[in-house]
Amino acid sequence: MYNKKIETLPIDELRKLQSERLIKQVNTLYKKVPFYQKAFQKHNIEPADIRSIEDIHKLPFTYKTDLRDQYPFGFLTLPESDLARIHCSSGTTGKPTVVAYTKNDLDIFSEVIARSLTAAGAKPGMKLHNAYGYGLFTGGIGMHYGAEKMGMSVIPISGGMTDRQIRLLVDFQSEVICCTPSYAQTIAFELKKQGIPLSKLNLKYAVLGAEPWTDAIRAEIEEGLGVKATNIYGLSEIIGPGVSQESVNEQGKGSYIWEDHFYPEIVDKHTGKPLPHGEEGVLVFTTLTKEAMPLLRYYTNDICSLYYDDSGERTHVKMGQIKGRADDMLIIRGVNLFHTQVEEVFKAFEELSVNYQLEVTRKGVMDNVEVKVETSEDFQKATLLGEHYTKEDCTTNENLARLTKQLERKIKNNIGLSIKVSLYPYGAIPKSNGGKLSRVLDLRN
Ligand code: ADP
Ligand code: K
Repeated sequence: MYNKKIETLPIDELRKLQSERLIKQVNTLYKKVPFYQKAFQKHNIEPADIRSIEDIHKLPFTYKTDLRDQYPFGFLTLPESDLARIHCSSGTTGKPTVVAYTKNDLDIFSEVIARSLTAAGAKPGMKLHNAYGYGLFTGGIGMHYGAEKMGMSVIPISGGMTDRQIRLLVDFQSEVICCTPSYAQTIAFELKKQGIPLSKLNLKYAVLGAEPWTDAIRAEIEEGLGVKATNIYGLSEIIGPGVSQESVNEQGKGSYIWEDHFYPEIVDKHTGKPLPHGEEGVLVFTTLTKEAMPLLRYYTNDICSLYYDDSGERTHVKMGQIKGRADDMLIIRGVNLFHTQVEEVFKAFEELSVNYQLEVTRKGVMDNVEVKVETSEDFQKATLLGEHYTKEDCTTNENLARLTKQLERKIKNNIGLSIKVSLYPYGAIPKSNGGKLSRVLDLRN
């Protein structure tokens, strides 16, 4: 264990620590963040009403839309000049969700990653092949500094260019890899295709997250890469990856939530009422130690259950696999996507109508997104396309071909994902759903 004292702290001591931290957090937020001051007043509560962690359910939820409304820095408890780093996650529309850290927050981020990597089997002196995306997302850089803190050396390769990934895995003999489960499948698939035997690699552990996966995928990756694979879970709003981690000695038995920093609850999707351990509902987190941007009862929309595992090596609560989402967020190759982000891009184009539909499929291990969008009647008239045009016209007609390219480029630039655009004449996208156009067709499962 990286921090045995904390990771095995008896529950009553954990509760005491959580209570102290929550009370302090609530008082700071009431004083420093107008959003929370108003929310407390609206719910008729005062900081003094929170006397222990048991009172947490009295507090209001915080939603992703609240972060959007306070964009970019409305949730800060301190001046921007006190920040040490700023990351982003996908917002529900054109604006990203901003998350900010002080130096101390970054230390905590590294601490929980160090605990997580250690629980996954990694040891000081090992090499971490870090194929999480570097950049604005929390995954790459977050794992990086946590691994350095625990004494690993890091290969900051980031995602993509699979041939190069394989070459460096062979040449550097890294023991640990971290990436999304689907990218681990891609690497395993390539190894097999190129006929590279596992004896050429030195991988022992894979730390996988950022998207849902199953035990069947685990089995495939363990065989294909010769590793023991464990789950890492997290979200930018709470800190990034490392909110919870599965132990390599307790595979399939849930992921430990580092609850001295992140206090979890499960609530009913319809009523918002807290649910007992073992029951499935929406996961909600309160950050207990964050300085720059602490959040109270952040509604993740992730569906899962919580439980204590008396046979586990650690005392912290565990979460089961994520069973789905309570909202319509899609996760494409580890990247969050809301259909409203695509809608936001379309809004700027007079050539388009308001009708569009995202279709998600999986070919092999790769997620693919195609968006169908109807052109406007005015555009069809102005370009003499008339009421109908065919799929072939989309490549042969200059106006349609140019528009398609423009849209694909704009989506890539604004959202960061490659999405294929298909144009349809006004009214031509097939409707299901009693004549209503579903915005998203997820055909992956
Ligand atoms: P990250 O880069 O760590 O995935 P984001 O904030 O971009 O952080 O995305 C967070 C969301 O990704 C979570 O709310 C959840 O829906 C999904 N996610 C992250 N890790 C996992 C995991 N291990 N299993 C299932 N879903 C996950
Ligand atoms: K994600």
